[in-house]
Amino acid sequence: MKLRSLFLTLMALSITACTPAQPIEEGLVISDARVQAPLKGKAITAGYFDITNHSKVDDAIIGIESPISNKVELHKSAQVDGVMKMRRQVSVDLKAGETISFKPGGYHVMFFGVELPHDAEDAALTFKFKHSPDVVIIAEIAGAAAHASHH
Ligand SMILES: [Cu+2]
Repeated sequence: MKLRSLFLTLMALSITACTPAQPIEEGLVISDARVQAPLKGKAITAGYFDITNHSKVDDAIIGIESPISNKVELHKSAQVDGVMKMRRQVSVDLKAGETISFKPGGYHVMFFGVELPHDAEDAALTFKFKHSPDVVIIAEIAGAAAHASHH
């Protein structure tokens, strides 16, 4: 009987030890980040990503910095009287548990004065938040596309 209970205890311990830890998403997680390659001769482009606030605190994106641009702005596109317009956003609220997709036709990032080697494949983006510490991610440079239609 004693031996059996020792065996069960060991079994339980080894199961605990062998169970892989579940990856725990914490803080502000940014995924699918990409920056459109600027059109030929243009120094302006847009960037997109998904962001989820896994923290328990309401937060806000207050800015983005990148070595490829001397001026990065948060923008939001919206239909105004049937015409697509975009407005600069000083910050974008991100409530606890919320996910926001920055995508064409909605929230997006605008990069001005872009300096990018033509064969660049990615660019670092540093996200600044109201509460959380900075998050640095690498965004893929996506092939030249019709960003011009958004202006
Ligand atoms: Cu814009």
